[in-house]
Amino acid sequence: SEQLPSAFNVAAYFLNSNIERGNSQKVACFYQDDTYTYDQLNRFVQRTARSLLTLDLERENRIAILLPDTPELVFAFWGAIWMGAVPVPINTACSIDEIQYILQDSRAKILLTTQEWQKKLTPIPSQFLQHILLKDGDNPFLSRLTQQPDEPFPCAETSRDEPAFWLYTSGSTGKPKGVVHLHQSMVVCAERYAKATLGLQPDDITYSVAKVPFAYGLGNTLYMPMAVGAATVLSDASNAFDIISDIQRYQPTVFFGIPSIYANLLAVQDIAPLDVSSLRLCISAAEQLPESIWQKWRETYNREICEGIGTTEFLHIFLANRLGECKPGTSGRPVPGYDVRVVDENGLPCPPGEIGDLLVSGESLMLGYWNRLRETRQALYGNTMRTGDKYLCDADGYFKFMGRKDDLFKVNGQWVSPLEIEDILHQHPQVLEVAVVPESNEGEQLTRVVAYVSLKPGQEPSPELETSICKFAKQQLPHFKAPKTVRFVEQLPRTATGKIHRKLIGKNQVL
Ligand code: 3SK
Repeated sequence: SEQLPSAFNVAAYFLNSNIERGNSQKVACFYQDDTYTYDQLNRFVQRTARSLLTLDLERENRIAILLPDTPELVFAFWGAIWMGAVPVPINTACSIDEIQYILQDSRAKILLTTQEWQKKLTPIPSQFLQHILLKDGDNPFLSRLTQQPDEPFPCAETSRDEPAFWLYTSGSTGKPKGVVHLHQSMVVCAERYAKATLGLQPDDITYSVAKVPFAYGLGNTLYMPMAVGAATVLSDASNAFDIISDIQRYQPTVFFGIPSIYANLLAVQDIAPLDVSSLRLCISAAEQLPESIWQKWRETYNREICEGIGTTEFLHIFLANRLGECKPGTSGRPVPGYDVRVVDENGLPCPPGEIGDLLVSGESLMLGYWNRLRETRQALYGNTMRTGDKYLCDADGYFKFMGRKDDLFKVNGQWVSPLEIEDILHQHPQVLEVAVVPESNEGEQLTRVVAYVSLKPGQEPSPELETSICKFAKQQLPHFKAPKTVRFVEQLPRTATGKIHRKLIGKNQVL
C-alpha cells in the first residue's frame, strides 16, 4: 500500500485500470441474460456517481445499499465511492431488526433498496435517512440513471487512507458492528490473495456463493475479478439446485463456496450431479471445512478444495491452502504480506502443535469499528488484530482452527474443541450437518457433550440412529469427548453469512 499514491480513489483505480489495459469490450459481469462490459460498467458507475450527487448528499456521507447481488448493487457500490461517499452494503439475509439497527447505527443518508424491502422496513426507523431509492417497479433510481448524460465524470479526490466503505459483521453475539475500511484495503487483498495466492487470470469467471455485503463475497465478486480484468457472475442463488444450474449456465472457472454448500452439493449429487468441467479452482472459507467433505469432493469431482480463512476486519483471506499443496482440515498457510502467529496467554509464540490465540498483522486491516472504541482498542494494536480464534500451527506451517475462544469448553477438566468432535461425526454416513455444544442441567456440575445433527435427504431420526452416531463417535474419540446425546434438527441455525450460529443451537425446534 506504500506504493499507492496518497491521493487515491479505489473505484477509479479498478475501473480506469481496466479501460487502460484495453478491457473496455471485455465482459465484467454476467447477470441473468445480460452481460456488462468494462466500458458499460464504467459508464454506469459514473452515471450513478453523478445521480447520487444530485441528491442532498455530501462527501463522506454513508449510503446504505440493501439489494441482492445485481448490477444495481455493483453500480451503487462503486458509484458511491467514485463520488467520495461511503457505501454500506447490507446483507438481504439479515433480520429486519438487524437491518433497522444498521440503518440507525450507520446514520446512512440514503438507502438504495427494492420496493419489496421498503415495504418490509416501513416505517423506516432511522432519524438520519433522507431518501430511499428504489430499484424496481416505480423506479426513481433507474430513471435518474438514464437521465444522466453519458459524459465522463471526474472522481472525488479521496485519499488512500480515508474510509471508502463499511461492512457490518453480524457476529454471533451482540449487535452488528460497522467495520470501517479504507481506499487501500481492497487493493491489498487483490494483490495478496487474488493475484499472488490464487493466480487469478483475465480469462477467469468467478462465481461466489457468499454475497457482496459479506467481505468474502465482496472480494470474490466485485474487486478481485476487476483487479485482473476477469468476469464475475451476479446471482442470488443460495440453494444447491440453483447453484448447480448457475454453474451449468455460466461455466465459471473459480468457485468460491462455503462448507455447508459443499456438503449440500454432495448430498444431492445422485439427483443433481454437478458438471465441474469448467472449474479450475474450488475455494472454501467462512468456517472450518470438515475433512470428510474435502475427501468426498475430491473422490466425487476430482477437485481439491483450497480452504482459507479471513475476517471482515482484514477484508479477505489471510490463511490459505494452495492448489496441489492442500492439507485438508487446516486453513492453510499465511497469504504473502500477512504475519500470522499463534501465541500463549503471555503473548509468547506457541510451539508447533500447541493451541493458542491467533494474531494477524497486515495492511488490509480495518481502521476500526464505527463508534465502538472499547472493542476497537481490545482487538487492535498497530496493524495487528487479536482475532478471538483458537488455532494451532503444525510442524509444516499449516494452521488449524480449534474454535472461537468462547466455543471451547471443559469436560473432565480438559479443554475440548467442538470442531474436533464435529469432524468425526461428519464422517457418519447419515449425517449432513452437526454442531457440538456443552450442556449441563441447572445445579449440575458435570458438562455433557451434546451433538445437534441434521440428516441427509431421505434419512429419518430414530433412537437406533442416535445410538449408531454415539457408537461411531466413541470408536474414534477419547471417551470424555464422545457425545452421549444426539438431538436431531431440521437444520442448524445460521448467521446471515452462512456460519453456524452457535449461540442459538438448542433454541430451535428439535425433531
Ligand atoms: O470468514 C471468512 O473466512 C472470511 C473470508 C474472507 C473474507 C471475510 C471473511 C469473514
